[in-house]
Amino acid sequence: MSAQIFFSRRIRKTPFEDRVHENGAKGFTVYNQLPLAALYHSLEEDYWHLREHVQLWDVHCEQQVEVRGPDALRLVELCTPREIAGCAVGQCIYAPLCDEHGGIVNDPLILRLAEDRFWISIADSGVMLWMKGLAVGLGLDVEVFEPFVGPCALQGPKADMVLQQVVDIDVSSIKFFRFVELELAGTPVVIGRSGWSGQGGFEIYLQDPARGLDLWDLLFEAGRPHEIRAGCPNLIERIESGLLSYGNDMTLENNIFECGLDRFVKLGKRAEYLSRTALDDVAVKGADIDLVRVEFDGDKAPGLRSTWTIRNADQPVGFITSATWSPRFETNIGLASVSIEHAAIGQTLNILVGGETSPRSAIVVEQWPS
Ligand code: THG
Repeated sequence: MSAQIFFSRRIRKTPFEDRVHENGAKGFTVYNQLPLAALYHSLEEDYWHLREHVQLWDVHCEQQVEVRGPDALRLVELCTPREIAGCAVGQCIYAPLCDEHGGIVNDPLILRLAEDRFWISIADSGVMLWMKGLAVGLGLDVEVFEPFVGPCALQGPKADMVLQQVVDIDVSSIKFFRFVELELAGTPVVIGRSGWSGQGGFEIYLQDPARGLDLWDLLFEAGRPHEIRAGCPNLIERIESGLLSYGNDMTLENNIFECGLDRFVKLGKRAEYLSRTALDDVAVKGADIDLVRVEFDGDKAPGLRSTWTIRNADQPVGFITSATWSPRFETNIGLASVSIEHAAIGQTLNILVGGETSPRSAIVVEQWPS
């Protein structure tokens, strides 16, 4: 499948987008009604370059929902089973949002800009209306809106060297999941050490859309000696790094315990939150399904447009949610949602890859081979 995406005004434009096209992005997906490049050269070439050098990504589609006012903390706490009170100003935290059934509404990073001001840096689902609805329904004293803010990301092992060229502060002072506010390309930005790759780097949140190309050019020029390229989140790299994709690996249908995100639930959290009763219940009973890592045989796995059935002795026991060929491990790897009885490390399974008639054999693993 290689049809084009037709860009029109209905797909919103990002402040960096001209450079994305100029740099030859070859494939896109749509995320929060914004384009997100998926491919520049080839998945594998982009992958090796990301691991060895540094890339500049247009991830403006990671839109911000701003929550501010006297009840801001209360509203954010209501939406997640993770504890937000301990998140300091200048810190960000990965905090899945859950509805009253424990279903995952979104899995954002949350930045605490002030005691009473947050940016919810969202994955691909409608968080703003959900939180605004809650605020109105509960009569909370809080504003919920989408500011015109979106990040670009410097990712890869040379990201520190590139950023150091353009800021006065020592970039090593920006610790993991911390951010600073300063000026770049004549415009105020927030710079955090975070990003949707396992290769390290920064996200730079632009607040004035008119300065997008200036910011891009400044970073890109600083990166030239370090072989910078325009890039994008990479399917192979993110699966190897174990990063989940909302809408692919989990949806509103899944409670947070079904997705291997148990460590982000703070049982006994003090503040009130919507999913408490539902999640306390699952915590006692245990989840029926789990999201696990699988390795599987055969030719390079094709792209996945819908889930692939997983069987055990001819019985359907789950499905593949994301998969790729790993050039480093020289095997296919994937994430799979399987019934808990079939989720143990070492479990063998059969996968019916999309379009194929005979199943491939698979095994549940704890870590990828090293
Ligand atoms: N950066 C920003 N916003 C985002 C994303 C991002 N919004 C959408 C999407 N990505 C949100 N999802 C994730 C998922 C995982 C991580 C970040 C955002 C992540 N996880 C680390 C891990 O799993 O190893 C660390 C988690 C932890 O230990 O707290 O980084 O990328 N701005």
